[in-house]
Amino acid sequence: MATTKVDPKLNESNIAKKAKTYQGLTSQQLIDAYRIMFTSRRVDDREILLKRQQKVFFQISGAGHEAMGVAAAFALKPGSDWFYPYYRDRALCLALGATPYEMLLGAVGAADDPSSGGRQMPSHWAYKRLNVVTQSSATGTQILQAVGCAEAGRYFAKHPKSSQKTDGDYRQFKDVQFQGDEITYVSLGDGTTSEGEFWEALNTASNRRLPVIFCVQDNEYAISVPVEVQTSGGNISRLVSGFPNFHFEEFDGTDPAVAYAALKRAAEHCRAGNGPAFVHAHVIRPYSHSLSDDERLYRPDSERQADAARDPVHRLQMFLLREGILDEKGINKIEKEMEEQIQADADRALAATLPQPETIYNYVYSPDLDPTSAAFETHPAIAAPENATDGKGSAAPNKSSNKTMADLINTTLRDEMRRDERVIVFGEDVADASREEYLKQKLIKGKGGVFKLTSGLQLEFGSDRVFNSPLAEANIVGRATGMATRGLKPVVEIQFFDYIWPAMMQLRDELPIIRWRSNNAFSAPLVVRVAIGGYLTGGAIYHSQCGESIFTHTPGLRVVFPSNALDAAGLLRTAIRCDDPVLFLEHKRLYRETYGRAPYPGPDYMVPFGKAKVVQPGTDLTVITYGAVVPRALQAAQKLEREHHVSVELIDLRCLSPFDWDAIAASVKKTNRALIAYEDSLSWGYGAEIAARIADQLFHHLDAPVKRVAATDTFVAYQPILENAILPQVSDLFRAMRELAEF
Ligand SMILES: Cc1ncc(C[n+]2csc(CCOP(=O)(O)OP(=O)(O)O)c2C)c(N)n1
Ligand SMILES: [Mg+2]
Repeated sequence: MATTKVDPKLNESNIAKKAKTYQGLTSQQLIDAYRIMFTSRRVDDREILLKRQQKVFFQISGAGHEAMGVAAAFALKPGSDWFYPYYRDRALCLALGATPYEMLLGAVGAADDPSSGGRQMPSHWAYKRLNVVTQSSATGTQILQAVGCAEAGRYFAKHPKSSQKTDGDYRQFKDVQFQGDEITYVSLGDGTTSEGEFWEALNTASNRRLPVIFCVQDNEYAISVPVEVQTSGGNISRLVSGFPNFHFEEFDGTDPAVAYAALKRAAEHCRAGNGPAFVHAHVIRPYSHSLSDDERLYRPDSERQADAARDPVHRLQMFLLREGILDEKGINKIEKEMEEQIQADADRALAATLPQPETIYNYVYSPDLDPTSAAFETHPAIAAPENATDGKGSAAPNKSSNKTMADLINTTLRDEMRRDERVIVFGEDVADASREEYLKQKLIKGKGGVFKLTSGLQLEFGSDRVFNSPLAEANIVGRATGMATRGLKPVVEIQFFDYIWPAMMQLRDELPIIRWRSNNAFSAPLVVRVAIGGYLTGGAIYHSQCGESIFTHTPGLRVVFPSNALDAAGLLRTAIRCDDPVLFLEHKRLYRETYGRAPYPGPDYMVPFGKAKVVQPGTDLTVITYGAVVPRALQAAQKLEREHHVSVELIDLRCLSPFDWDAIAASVKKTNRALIAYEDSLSWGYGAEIAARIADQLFHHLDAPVKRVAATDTFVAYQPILENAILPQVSDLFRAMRELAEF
């Protein structure tokens, strides 16, 4: 494979042999820098040509940013530090060891493109061997992940045993590498500093003194929007200067020696454990935003010419000549070699094998560990009771079933944290007390979650493993994603489903797609626990929402929604041990309900994903439901049996993605009638998909239309009269079942 890395044989005769260094860079390093920067520019040019020839489909260049790339690679430790670059970082990736051929494979979308196997646009770098982590097109999402990456490195350094491979769960498939003094580099453009996640990341890196270099490559434009519109006062360095523990640098990023010296100082600060660094480089963008943009529409020639005068490739060439480091012959030799190399690489890349259509489903989920398999099916250590009834048609507690769902979730977290030192818990209010000394002095009991689900975990496992996050949901999920990419198993909490939306970019565009978009090079298996649902009497709009179908509509995410304590324990354990990201939905109303309590099932009890439970067998109609509607549907079904002798088969899905189609089909084939009942608002909800599948695949088995019972198409109101009218009640379920039976 061709490489742009240091060539020791290079032109010794052309090098003016001086011991002199330039801001710490030797003559040889400057020659290497020129080779890489020139190559970077020429790969861009080649891609642009190929795009015009319609042989590649998208182009975005690193032009103008090349000096920053080589400076960062030279100042940091390739292969041991971690890199979250952005699309302008072509020169960085080349300097770290990626090849032009690999980049051109990305441009054509070849099967062997190491970044994504043809799934992502070119310039979305991912090189596992170089610790260059997969990135998306969403500007700014990489920043919180980089913070999580740095946190993981620190955690493994403090808990080295946790990095060991262990068979039998996700750890078997996750190599952990870390260095005690490692740095995480993350880069972004000036426009991207306007994203909230940027500020969330700075805040946490500052507060935790994390070894992260934030590198803002300021080319003064975000597509057509100039920097003074993005950034109050037009200079991001001024705005961030108050963050504690940071080392700050602001400089001309078109000069590799200046950039190198600044990045070296930044790296020293980070490696010494003093905290993060903020590196603000003024660069240029000579080639428009991308090939889909024409900057002449919004930038006059005068401005573009002023930029061109600072072109880093040209500037370095002039510098090498002026300093006598290379003569014209030396320059020409490098350029000719690289031109020929890129030509040959382009020819090879154009002939490379393309990905086959049948591979599209590869790596949506882990290919190594299947959480729907029998490996995740274990029996409770103590026999679980059947759902008992009080003989009057309502679900009643079994006297021996004394653990609530809240109890068993807490116990499962405790068990798994004892078993697996990679499990860490964070979120809003999840710690017993952030001011640890109060706990140590036994002045307080500790909180452990607004619903007390994480109570006592910090006391047992310490503040390294259980801690409060800032009040920022993207911060929670973004950091957790970075940690999981490195091999930790964060089990994070979103306090209320109603407040999950700030994390939506991370939950939709990042976490579930990391494996697929990197063609299995990276993955981020973690658990997001979320308190969800209504029936709270006073929960109102912002403490009662459902919305699970938004997430079941996201490939790559497992979505679980237990209705009772035993399932919650078994499914949570599967969620923690499996190799996929899991959204674990916990119904607040069920946390301490008498329905569905169970004895502790032991530290290894697991329920596989995608396996429904027949809560009650029946012959006349099938009710498919989950969550807090399960006990309500059971009550309605029992009343229907008593009063009308209708036998209802009640199915609790337990897991919404994947869901148990076989159980639904078997039941509907038997009863020929189907009702889907769910707590979310009716339209576009989870039931729509199930109803469509039944209509599509079981049409000939149906004796009646497929029915749905759900909430009204409103949000949930505060006043209980309104809440009752909005959420599906036992009476609504009873009526719908009776009508369906009578159809
Ligand atoms: C979250 C998000 N919003 C919008 C876009 C579309 N977009 C792609 S690049 C870009 C401008 C980025 O500007 P800047 O951060 O300054 O980086 P530059 O391209 O100038 O290097 C925009 C708006 C996106 N990719 N992601
Ligand atoms: Mg910009």
